[in-house]
Amino acid sequence: MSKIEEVKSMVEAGKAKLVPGLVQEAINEGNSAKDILDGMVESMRIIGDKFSSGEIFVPEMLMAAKAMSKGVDVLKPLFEGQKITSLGTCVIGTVEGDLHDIGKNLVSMMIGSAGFDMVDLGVDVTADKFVEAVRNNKDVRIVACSGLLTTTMPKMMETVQTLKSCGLSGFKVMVGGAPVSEEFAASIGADAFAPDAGSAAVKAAELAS
Ligand code: B1M
Repeated sequence: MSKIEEVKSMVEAGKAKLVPGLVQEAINEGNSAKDILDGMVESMRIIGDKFSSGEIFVPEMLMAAKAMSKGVDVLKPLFEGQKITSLGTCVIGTVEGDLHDIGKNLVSMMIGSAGFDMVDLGVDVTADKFVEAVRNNKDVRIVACSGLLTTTMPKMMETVQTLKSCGLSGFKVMVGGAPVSEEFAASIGADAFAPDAGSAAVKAAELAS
Protein backbone atom coordinates (compact mmCIF):
# COMPACT_ATOMS: atom_id res chain seq x y z
CA MET A 1 0.00 0.00 0.00
CA SER A 2 1.41 3.45 -0.90
CA LYS A 3 1.81 6.02 1.88
CA ILE A 4 -1.01 8.14 0.44
CA GLU A 5 -3.29 5.07 0.44
CA GLU A 6 -2.35 4.55 4.12
CA VAL A 7 -3.23 8.19 4.89
CA LYS A 8 -6.57 7.77 3.09
CA SER A 9 -7.52 4.60 4.91
CA MET A 10 -6.61 6.08 8.32
CA VAL A 11 -8.67 9.23 7.57
CA GLU A 12 -11.62 7.02 6.65
CA ALA A 13 -11.10 5.03 9.86
CA GLY A 14 -11.05 8.29 11.84
CA LYS A 15 -7.59 7.67 13.34
CA ALA A 16 -6.77 11.29 14.23
CA LYS A 17 -3.66 10.32 16.22
CA LEU A 18 -2.10 8.32 13.38
CA VAL A 19 -2.85 10.59 10.42
CA PRO A 20 -0.34 13.43 11.14
CA GLY A 21 2.59 10.99 11.33
CA LEU A 22 1.54 9.25 8.12
CA VAL A 23 1.13 12.59 6.33
CA GLN A 24 4.64 13.54 7.43
CA GLU A 25 5.96 10.19 6.18
CA ALA A 26 4.19 10.75 2.85
CA ILE A 27 5.88 14.17 2.56
CA ASN A 28 9.26 12.65 3.48
CA GLU A 29 8.78 10.06 0.72
CA GLY A 30 8.53 12.92 -1.79
CA ASN A 31 4.75 13.05 -2.32
CA SER A 32 3.46 16.55 -3.08
CA ALA A 33 1.22 18.34 -0.57
CA LYS A 34 -1.43 18.59 -3.28
CA ASP A 35 -1.48 14.82 -3.93
CA ILE A 36 -1.74 14.08 -0.20
CA LEU A 37 -4.55 16.64 0.16
CA ASP A 38 -6.40 15.25 -2.87
CA GLY A 39 -6.18 11.80 -1.27
CA MET A 40 -7.78 13.02 1.97
CA VAL A 41 -10.50 14.91 0.06
CA GLU A 42 -11.29 11.65 -1.76
CA SER A 43 -11.56 9.92 1.64
CA MET A 44 -14.18 12.43 2.74
CA ARG A 45 -16.16 11.78 -0.45
CA ILE A 46 -16.11 8.06 0.38
CA ILE A 47 -17.18 8.82 3.96
CA GLY A 48 -20.09 10.92 2.61
CA ASP A 49 -21.19 8.06 0.34
CA LYS A 50 -21.05 5.61 3.25
CA PHE A 51 -23.13 8.02 5.35
CA SER A 52 -25.69 8.36 2.53
CA SER A 53 -26.02 4.59 2.25
CA GLY A 54 -26.47 4.15 6.01
CA GLU A 55 -23.19 2.24 6.39
CA ILE A 56 -21.83 4.79 8.90
CA PHE A 57 -23.39 7.49 11.08
CA VAL A 58 -22.60 11.04 12.32
CA PRO A 59 -19.97 9.99 14.95
CA GLU A 60 -17.88 8.15 12.32
CA MET A 61 -18.25 11.11 9.96
CA LEU A 62 -17.05 13.42 12.75
CA MET A 63 -14.04 11.22 13.57
CA ALA A 64 -13.01 11.13 9.90
CA ALA A 65 -13.33 14.92 9.76
CA LYS A 66 -11.10 15.30 12.84
CA ALA A 67 -8.53 12.94 11.33
CA MET A 68 -8.47 14.92 8.09
CA SER A 69 -8.12 18.23 9.95
CA LYS A 70 -5.08 16.88 11.81
CA GLY A 71 -3.58 15.84 8.48
CA VAL A 72 -4.25 19.26 6.96
CA ASP A 73 -2.45 20.88 9.93
CA VAL A 74 0.74 19.09 8.83
CA LEU A 75 0.32 20.27 5.22
CA LYS A 76 -0.54 23.88 6.08
CA PRO A 77 3.03 25.28 6.30
CA LEU A 78 3.76 23.87 2.84
CA PHE A 79 0.92 25.89 1.33
CA GLU A 80 1.44 28.99 3.47
CA GLY A 81 5.11 29.08 2.47
CA GLN A 82 3.97 30.13 -1.00
CA LYS A 83 2.52 33.50 0.17
CA ILE A 84 4.24 36.33 -1.68
CA THR A 85 2.44 39.66 -1.30
CA SER A 86 -0.64 41.28 0.30
CA LEU A 87 -3.75 41.63 -1.86
CA GLY A 88 -5.90 42.96 0.99
CA THR A 89 -8.18 41.22 3.48
CA CYS A 90 -10.51 38.28 2.86
CA VAL A 91 -13.30 37.59 5.37
CA ILE A 92 -14.37 33.93 5.28
CA GLY A 93 -16.95 31.81 7.08
CA THR A 94 -19.45 28.99 6.80
CA VAL A 95 -22.99 30.33 6.63
CA GLU A 96 -25.54 30.28 9.43
CA GLY A 97 -26.86 26.85 10.41
CA ASP A 98 -23.91 25.00 8.85
CA LEU A 99 -21.12 23.45 10.92
CA HIS A 100 -18.96 22.02 8.12
CA ASP A 101 -15.51 23.62 8.13
CA ILE A 102 -12.99 21.38 6.37
CA GLY A 103 -13.69 22.80 2.91
CA LYS A 104 -13.85 26.34 4.29
CA ASN A 105 -10.50 25.84 6.04
CA LEU A 106 -8.90 24.59 2.81
CA VAL A 107 -10.31 27.55 0.88
CA SER A 108 -9.01 29.88 3.62
CA MET A 109 -5.57 28.30 3.44
CA MET A 110 -5.39 28.62 -0.35
CA ILE A 111 -6.71 32.21 -0.49
CA GLY A 112 -4.24 33.09 2.27
CA SER A 113 -1.44 31.53 0.22
CA ALA A 114 -2.50 33.65 -2.76
CA GLY A 115 -1.61 36.75 -0.74
CA PHE A 116 -4.65 37.79 1.32
CA ASP A 117 -4.78 38.48 5.03
CA MET A 118 -7.49 36.12 6.28
CA VAL A 119 -10.19 36.89 8.84
CA ASP A 120 -11.82 33.52 9.54
CA LEU A 121 -15.20 33.83 11.28
CA GLY A 122 -15.59 30.06 11.70
CA VAL A 123 -18.86 28.21 11.21
CA ASP A 124 -22.56 29.07 11.71
CA VAL A 125 -21.89 32.70 10.76
CA THR A 126 -24.93 34.97 10.50
CA ALA A 127 -25.28 37.57 7.74
CA ASP A 128 -24.88 40.33 10.33
CA LYS A 129 -21.57 38.87 11.55
CA PHE A 130 -20.20 38.95 7.99
CA VAL A 131 -21.24 42.61 7.70
CA GLU A 132 -19.69 43.44 11.08
CA ALA A 133 -16.40 41.85 9.96
CA VAL A 134 -16.34 43.92 6.75
CA ARG A 135 -16.98 47.06 8.81
CA ASN A 136 -14.37 46.28 11.47
CA ASN A 137 -11.45 45.11 9.35
CA LYS A 138 -9.10 47.09 7.16
CA ASP A 139 -9.09 46.82 3.37
CA VAL A 140 -11.63 43.99 3.01
CA ARG A 141 -11.59 43.05 -0.69
CA ILE A 142 -13.31 39.65 -0.60
CA VAL A 143 -16.05 38.04 1.49
CA ALA A 144 -16.03 34.26 1.01
CA CYS A 145 -19.09 32.27 2.09
CA SER A 146 -19.00 28.48 2.30
CA GLY A 147 -21.99 26.15 2.62
CA LEU A 148 -22.31 22.35 2.48
CA LEU A 149 -25.98 21.82 3.22
CA THR A 150 -28.85 22.28 0.79
CA THR A 151 -30.93 23.34 3.81
CA THR A 152 -28.68 26.34 4.46
CA MET A 153 -28.56 27.61 0.88
CA PRO A 154 -31.32 30.14 1.68
CA LYS A 155 -29.02 31.47 4.43
CA MET A 156 -26.30 31.92 1.82
CA MET A 157 -28.73 33.96 -0.26
CA GLU A 158 -29.67 36.04 2.80
CA THR A 159 -25.97 36.62 3.53
CA VAL A 160 -25.18 37.80 0.00
CA GLN A 161 -28.21 40.08 -0.09
CA THR A 162 -27.41 41.55 3.35
CA LEU A 163 -23.82 42.22 2.31
CA LYS A 164 -24.93 43.82 -0.95
CA SER A 165 -27.42 46.14 0.76
CA CYS A 166 -25.44 47.05 3.91
CA GLY A 167 -24.06 50.31 2.49
CA LEU A 168 -20.41 49.24 2.66
CA SER A 169 -18.35 48.98 -0.53
CA GLY A 170 -14.94 47.99 -1.91
CA PHE A 171 -15.43 44.22 -1.58
CA LYS A 172 -16.73 41.34 -3.72
CA VAL A 173 -18.68 38.33 -2.51
CA MET A 174 -17.65 34.82 -3.49
CA VAL A 175 -19.62 31.67 -2.65
CA GLY A 176 -18.89 27.95 -2.84
CA GLY A 177 -19.40 24.53 -1.34
CA ALA A 178 -20.67 21.17 -2.59
CA PRO A 179 -24.32 22.11 -3.28
CA VAL A 180 -23.44 25.52 -4.76
CA SER A 181 -23.25 26.00 -8.54
CA GLU A 182 -22.31 28.84 -10.84
CA GLU A 183 -26.03 29.29 -11.64
CA PHE A 184 -27.04 29.41 -7.98
CA ALA A 185 -24.26 31.91 -7.23
CA ALA A 186 -25.47 34.17 -10.05
CA SER A 187 -29.12 33.80 -9.00
CA ILE A 188 -28.42 35.07 -5.47
CA GLY A 189 -26.32 38.01 -6.69
CA ALA A 190 -22.86 36.76 -5.69
CA ASP A 191 -19.95 38.23 -7.65
CA ALA A 192 -18.21 34.89 -8.08
CA PHE A 193 -18.35 31.15 -7.55
CA ALA A 194 -15.49 28.67 -7.26
CA PRO A 195 -15.84 24.88 -7.25
CA ASP A 196 -12.74 24.12 -5.16
CA ALA A 197 -10.06 25.64 -2.96
CA GLY A 198 -7.48 26.11 -5.72
CA SER A 199 -9.83 27.93 -8.06
CA ALA A 200 -11.21 29.97 -5.13
CA ALA A 201 -7.70 31.39 -4.63
CA VAL A 202 -7.32 32.21 -8.33
CA LYS A 203 -10.79 33.80 -8.44
CA ALA A 204 -10.15 35.84 -5.27
CA ALA A 205 -6.93 37.24 -6.75
CA GLU A 206 -8.74 38.12 -10.00
CA LEU A 207 -11.58 39.83 -8.12
CA ALA A 208 -9.20 41.92 -6.03
CA SER A 209 -7.06 43.11 -8.95
CO1 B1M B 1 -22.13 16.36 7.01
N1 B1M B 1 -23.19 16.28 5.39
N2 B1M B 1 -23.76 16.63 8.06
N3 B1M B 1 -20.96 16.32 8.54
N4 B1M B 1 -20.79 15.81 5.83
C1 B1M B 1 -22.46 16.19 4.12
C2 B1M B 1 -22.21 17.58 3.55
C3 B1M B 1 -23.46 15.34 3.25
C4 B1M B 1 -23.33 15.57 1.73
C5 B1M B 1 -23.29 13.84 3.61
C6 B1M B 1 -24.20 12.94 2.83
O1 B1M B 1 -25.39 12.87 3.14
N5 B1M B 1 -23.69 12.24 1.83
C7 B1M B 1 -24.84 15.79 3.83
C8 B1M B 1 -25.48 17.03 3.19
C9 B1M B 1 -26.65 16.66 2.31
C10 B1M B 1 -27.23 17.87 1.68
O2 B1M B 1 -27.49 18.86 2.30
N6 B1M B 1 -27.43 17.76 0.40
C11 B1M B 1 -24.49 16.05 5.29
C12 B1M B 1 -25.41 16.04 6.35
C13 B1M B 1 -26.83 15.62 6.00
C14 B1M B 1 -25.05 16.38 7.67
C15 B1M B 1 -25.98 16.45 8.91
C16 B1M B 1 -27.36 17.08 8.67
C17 B1M B 1 -26.07 15.01 9.44
C18 B1M B 1 -27.00 14.82 10.62
O3 B1M B 1 -26.82 15.40 11.65
N7 B1M B 1 -27.99 13.97 10.42
C19 B1M B 1 -25.12 17.29 9.88
C20 B1M B 1 -25.38 18.79 9.74
C21 B1M B 1 -24.69 19.59 10.81
C22 B1M B 1 -24.73 21.06 10.49
O4 B1M B 1 -23.89 21.55 9.75
N8 B1M B 1 -25.70 21.79 11.03
C23 B1M B 1 -23.74 16.95 9.41
C24 B1M B 1 -22.63 16.92 10.24
C25 B1M B 1 -21.35 16.59 9.84
C26 B1M B 1 -20.18 16.44 10.80
C27 B1M B 1 -20.17 17.49 11.92
C28 B1M B 1 -20.24 15.07 11.43
C29 B1M B 1 -18.96 16.49 9.81
C30 B1M B 1 -18.35 17.89 9.62
C31 B1M B 1 -17.16 18.15 10.51
C32 B1M B 1 -16.43 19.37 10.08
O5 B1M B 1 -16.57 19.93 9.01
N9 B1M B 1 -15.59 19.81 11.02
C33 B1M B 1 -19.62 16.12 8.49
C34 B1M B 1 -18.89 15.67 7.34
C35 B1M B 1 -17.41 15.38 7.54
C36 B1M B 1 -19.49 15.53 6.06
C37 B1M B 1 -18.87 14.99 4.76
C38 B1M B 1 -18.71 13.46 4.93
C39 B1M B 1 -17.53 15.54 4.37
C40 B1M B 1 -17.49 17.08 4.24
C41 B1M B 1 -16.08 17.47 3.93
O6 B1M B 1 -15.36 17.89 4.82
N10 B1M B 1 -15.64 17.23 2.67
C42 B1M B 1 -19.96 15.41 3.70
C43 B1M B 1 -20.04 14.46 2.52
C44 B1M B 1 -19.31 14.98 1.29
O7 B1M B 1 -18.82 16.07 1.24
N11 B1M B 1 -19.33 14.16 0.26
C45 B1M B 1 -21.14 15.69 4.55
C46 B1M B 1 -14.26 17.49 2.25
C47 B1M B 1 -14.09 18.96 1.87
C48 B1M B 1 -12.66 19.21 1.43
O8 B1M B 1 -14.95 19.20 0.77
O9 B1M B 1 -16.42 20.75 2.12
O10 B1M B 1 -17.06 20.08 -0.23
P1 B1M B 1 -16.02 20.41 0.77
O11 B1M B 1 -15.15 21.65 0.23
C49 B1M B 1 -14.63 21.72 -1.07
C50 B1M B 1 -15.59 22.37 -2.09
O12 B1M B 1 -16.96 22.21 -1.77
C51 B1M B 1 -15.14 23.78 -2.16
O13 B1M B 1 -13.74 23.70 -1.92
C52 B1M B 1 -13.47 22.71 -0.94
C53 B1M B 1 -12.10 22.12 -1.16
O14 B1M B 1 -11.80 21.88 -2.52
N12 B1M B 1 -15.66 24.80 -1.26
C54 B1M B 1 -15.64 26.11 -1.65
C55 B1M B 1 -16.14 24.74 -0.01
N13 B1M B 1 -16.44 25.95 0.44
C56 B1M B 1 -16.14 26.81 -0.55
C57 B1M B 1 -16.22 28.22 -0.60
C58 B1M B 1 -15.80 28.86 -1.79
C59 B1M B 1 -15.32 28.12 -2.86
C60 B1M B 1 -15.23 26.74 -2.82
O15 B1M B 1 -15.84 30.17 -1.96
C61 B1M B 1 -16.18 30.98 -0.89
